[in-house]
Amino acid sequence: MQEIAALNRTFGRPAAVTFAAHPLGGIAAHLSSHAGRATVALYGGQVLSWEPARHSETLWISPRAKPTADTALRGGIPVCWPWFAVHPDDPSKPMHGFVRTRTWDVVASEADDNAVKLQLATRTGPEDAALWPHSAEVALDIDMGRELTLTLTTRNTGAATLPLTQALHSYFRVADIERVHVEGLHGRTYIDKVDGNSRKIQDSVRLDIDREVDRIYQGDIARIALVDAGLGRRIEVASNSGSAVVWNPWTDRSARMADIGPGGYRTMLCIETANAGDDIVTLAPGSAYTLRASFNVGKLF
Ligand code: TA6
Repeated sequence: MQEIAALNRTFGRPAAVTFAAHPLGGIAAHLSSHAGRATVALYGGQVLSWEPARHSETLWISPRAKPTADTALRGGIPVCWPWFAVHPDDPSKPMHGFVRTRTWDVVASEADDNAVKLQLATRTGPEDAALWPHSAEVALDIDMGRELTLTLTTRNTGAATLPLTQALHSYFRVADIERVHVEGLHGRTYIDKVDGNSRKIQDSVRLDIDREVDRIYQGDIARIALVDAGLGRRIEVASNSGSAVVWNPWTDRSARMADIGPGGYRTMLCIETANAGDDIVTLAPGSAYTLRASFNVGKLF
């Protein structure tokens, strides 16, 4: 486990990158530049906060978030890897894979006038064989300029081809879920997880969130916008992925979850950059795949 002092000596950058104990446990990297501020927990390799200059916090984190050995922090941008949601063959395996509950290593940092960059990494080893019979190295690059860009690169270091599903499971903070809509999905096919995984077509330009929503949209969805009338802002998610997930647990489901908190669903919406559903990446030995998501915030008026 890397220590705070050593992290600051090796990867600290004056006024741009510092490492400190985080109130939720573990160590966090604090990134700062004239473009904004971000906090990244090494536990889970999870961005917890991003405040671009001239905007308020963009990410939602539950007041009940707390890390335990097998629970991810509820909020920010958890990394779901190497499978998304329930394991396809064995539901007893951890939901969303196993790297959101481990501490990642810091391997690089960089800062200039325009951007601050941090690279985290983890790898699978023999100790993970019972969960996942493959070997891979994973790098998460966090690049905070005017936009926040996350790239998640998986390299297959094993001898067999591996299947990969994954997500950058971003939780966005909204003023009031009933004054929010999503654009960019019109005409897309989706798997409706709250209706027996039935396949449907998004037949409206706007997706309003007025009930539990848990959908995997299929196809190259280059840009999705979260329009938040309450906060007067539009968050655009640009990606190279072959699927995207929209999730809000609404009343009943969030009441059954320990860490959303009363009314928590009203102030969050997940728009996730994913390879999920039919979109399964196949990685030959030695090859690599990069999933990329960029977030951009603008004022509505
Ligand atoms: O991405 C949506 C989803 O897969 C939902 O089905 C919901 O369960 C959510 O992720 C959160 O999963 P978690 O394991 O963090 O409780």
